[in-house]
Amino acid sequence: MPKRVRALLTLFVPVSLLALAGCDDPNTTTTVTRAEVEARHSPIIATDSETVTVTAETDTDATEFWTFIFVDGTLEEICDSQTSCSVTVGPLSSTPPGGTGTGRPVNYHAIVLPIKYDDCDLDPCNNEDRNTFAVTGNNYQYDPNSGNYIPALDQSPSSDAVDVVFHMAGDYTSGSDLTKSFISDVEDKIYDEYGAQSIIEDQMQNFNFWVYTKKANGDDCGVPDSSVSSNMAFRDADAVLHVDTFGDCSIGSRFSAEGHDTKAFLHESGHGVFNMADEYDGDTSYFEPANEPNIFKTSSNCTSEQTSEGRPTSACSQFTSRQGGWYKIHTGSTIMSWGTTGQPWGTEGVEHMNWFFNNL
Ligand SMILES: [Ca+2]
Ligand SMILES: [Ca+2]
Ligand SMILES: [Ca+2]
Ligand SMILES: [Ca+2]
Repeated sequence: MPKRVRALLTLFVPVSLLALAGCDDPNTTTTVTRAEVEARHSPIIATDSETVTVTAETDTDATEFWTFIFVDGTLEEICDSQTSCSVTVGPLSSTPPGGTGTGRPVNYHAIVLPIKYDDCDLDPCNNEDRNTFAVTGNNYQYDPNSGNYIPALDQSPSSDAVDVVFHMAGDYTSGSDLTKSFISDVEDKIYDEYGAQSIIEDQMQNFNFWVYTKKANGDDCGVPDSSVSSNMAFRDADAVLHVDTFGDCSIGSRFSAEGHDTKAFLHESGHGVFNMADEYDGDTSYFEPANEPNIFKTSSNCTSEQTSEGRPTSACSQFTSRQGGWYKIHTGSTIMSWGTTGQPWGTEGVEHMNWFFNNL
C-alpha cells in the first residue's frame, strides 16, 4: 500500500469505514448475512525485546471485504478479502504511559468490513474483536497492578467471563522469574488445547486468561501462592503447570497439569473449570453434577434423562461398581474418561458444556 494511502487511512478510518461500505457495483448481487472476525496474538505475553504477530481470522459470506488490524492504537495492516490476515509489529515498549515502572497492557483490534454488497442483514455491517495482552520487561516484570498478575488474553468483562489463571510450578527453573518456556506452554494451552476443542473454541471470547507472577507448588493438585486469593478474587480457576510428568488432579477450581501436551490439562479443566465428574472406573471421587450431569448416581437418573431427551434408555449402563455404582451413556474415550486433545465430550458431556456456557 502506498504510504500516502496508509497515512490517510490512519487518520480517517473511523469515519471512512462506513462511507466505504456498500459501494455500488453492478457486477455483484450479494447479500451479506455473516461477518465475524476473531483476532489472536503471539507470543501470548511479550517481552519488550520480542516482536508480536497479530492474526485476524474472518468468517463472512461477503465475497469482498477488508480486514483492518490495529495494534496499540495504530493501523498496522489492511487485507483485501483474505480469510486470514496477519501483521508482525514491535518489539513494543514496556514503558507505561506514566513513564514509571515496567510493563503495560497493550490493546489490539481487528475489524472486518464487507464491501461491494447489495444488501446486508447485519447492523452495523461490520464486526470487530478487541483484545488486551501484556508487554513486559525482559524477565517478565509487570508493574501496572500490584496484584502480581499479567493479562495474557483479556477480552471480556470478568463478571461475564471465565477467568483462568496460569501458575508456574517451581520445576520450570531455579530462578525467581517467569520463564519463556512457561509462557510458551500457556500459549499452547490456550490456542492449541482449548482452541482444538470446538465447543471451547466457539466460546473463546468468553474466557480471559491471566498469568500469576508468583510461583506455585505443582504437587497436591497444584497449590498457587496464597496471595492469589486476595489479589485475584475475581478469578474462576487456577491452573498450575509443571514440567515433570506425574499424576494430576483437581480440588475445587484449582488443578495441575503438565505444561507439555498430555491428557491432564483438558481432563482437569473438565473438573476445575467446567465441574464435570470422572467417566472412568478407577480410584476417584464420583459425584453427579447438579446441572446436565455427565454421569448418574442411579440407573433411574440416567434412564429418565434419556427419556426426557428422546434417547433410548438402553444406552444407560453401570460403568463402575465403586461408591455404590455409577451410570453413564458415553462409549469409547472421552475428555472425562481420558482427556487427549481432540477427544469427544460425549453426548451428556456436550449437554453439560452447553449448559455451562449458556449460564455464564
Ligand atoms: Ca477476542
Ligand atoms: Ca469471571
Ligand atoms: Ca500428569
Ligand atoms: Ca443431559
